[in-house]
Parts: sequence; structure tokens; C-alpha cells
Amino acid sequence: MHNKAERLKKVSAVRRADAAPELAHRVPPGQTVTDRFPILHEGDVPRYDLSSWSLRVFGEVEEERSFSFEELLALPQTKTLCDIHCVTRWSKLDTEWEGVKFTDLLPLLGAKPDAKYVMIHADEDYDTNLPLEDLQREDVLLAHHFDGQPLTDKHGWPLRLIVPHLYFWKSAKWITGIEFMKEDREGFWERNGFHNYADPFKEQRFSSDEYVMPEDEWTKKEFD
Ligand SMILES: Nc1nc2c(c(=O)[nH]1)N[C@H]1C(S)=C(S)[C@@H](COP(=O)(O)O)O[C@H]1N2
Ligand SMILES: [Mo]
Repeated sequence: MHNKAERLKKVSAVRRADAAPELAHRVPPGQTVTDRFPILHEGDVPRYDLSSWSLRVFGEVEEERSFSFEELLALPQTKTLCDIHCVTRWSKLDTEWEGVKFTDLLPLLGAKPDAKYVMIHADEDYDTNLPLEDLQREDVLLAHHFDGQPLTDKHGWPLRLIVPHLYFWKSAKWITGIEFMKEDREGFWERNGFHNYADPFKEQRFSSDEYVMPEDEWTKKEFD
């Protein structure tokens, strides 16, 4: 069922649309720039009642705790402008997000000193792993707004992660939990043939090196 990696490896290559020359250095190898906003996820779009929504923090922490949406909104809010890159070969430049910077949240989480990795838990049954260090970049956000508007249900309302420097599957939508870990552990796509770290500029798409450049399978999906 979760043979996305295998499918992407097998399909034949297509030519890539070229970005404007002055933007080319921002487009990772094998990516096509789109102005549209593809919608990609496993499972159904979850619905929430914000009054009962919470973000749970657990694992290698001094004390487990949860944040309500209100508590997150009471923290400093930050806007970022970044490029995003999906492993299915679309990139979108200059996307604008607003939310809580991970580095503004981190001091409140009581992570133990030996917590070096994080598992982001999300609906529906989604998770993805990252080194804590990567979440501490200044442009990593727990976002609730895109392009000046509240996130739409399909793009992750009420809260999604934005990690611009890694393939976009690391930017979990509908996040429900932050788990601190001593040792690394694989998340959903990482267990299913995708690269553990996922640097788009190094084309770290799959966990094995042998793959053929895939077709733009995202063009068959839904867009905004
Ligand atoms: N909860 C959850 N988050 C997810 C996914 C998912 O299946 N479930 N898919 C990831 C993938 S592969 C991509 S490319 C982006 C897509 O985000 P978008 O639909 O807002 O473009 O969400 C990521 N976050
Ligand atoms: Mo993706």
C-alpha cells in the first residue's frame, strides 16, 4: 500500500520546467517550480474543534505537557517567507507562513539534555523524524496561517510544521504531538523507502541510491 518510493523510482523521467535564471539557485535539482499549491497527504482530512484541540509534548522531557491553541497564540508570533520542496518534484517559492517559531517554543518544553531527535506526531497516523538541531533553525515554524489567511483544512489547519530546508514531507500537517528522543527513529515515509534526513539540494529522496528520476506525479493531484 505504501509503495510511493517504489513508484517514484520506477516512472520515467520528464523534462523540467526552468525557473527564471535569477531564481535558479533556489530550485533544487530535479524540481519544477509551481505557483499553484498542490495538496498531498495520506488518509482523510481531519476536522477539529479548537476548544478540545491540544499539542502534546512528551518523551525525553522533564515533565509532559500540552498546549491549547490559545496558549500557542499567546506566544510571540512570527512571519516567515520561504521556499518549499516536495519529493514528488514540485517546489513553490516565496511562501509566506505565520505561527510560533520552534525556537520560541523550545524553552517552554523542558527537553532533557540528551534529547537529540524529535518525532513529530500528526493526524491521521502520520509521523516524521528530525534532528532537534534542524528544528532549531530560525525559519522553522509551527504555522497556523499561510499567505495571510488561516490554514485551510487541507493544508493542515489548525497547526502544521514548516521545515523549509528539508523535503516537504517533514513539514507535517495537523500536528498533535512533539516527542523528544535520545535515539533517532523513523517516521512514516522514512519507514517506507524515503530518505531519513531529506535534504532537497542533495536530492536525498530515497533511502537507497538507485532510482530513476520520476515523473511529476503531483500534477495528477489536487491543487489550490
Ligand atoms: N499529517 C500529514 N502531514 C503531511 C503529509 C501527510 O500525509 N500527513 N504529507 C506530507 C507531504 S508528502 C507533503 S508534500 C506536504 C504537503 O503539504 P500541502 O498539502 O499543504 O502541500 O505535507 C506533508 N505533511
Ligand atoms: Mo510530499
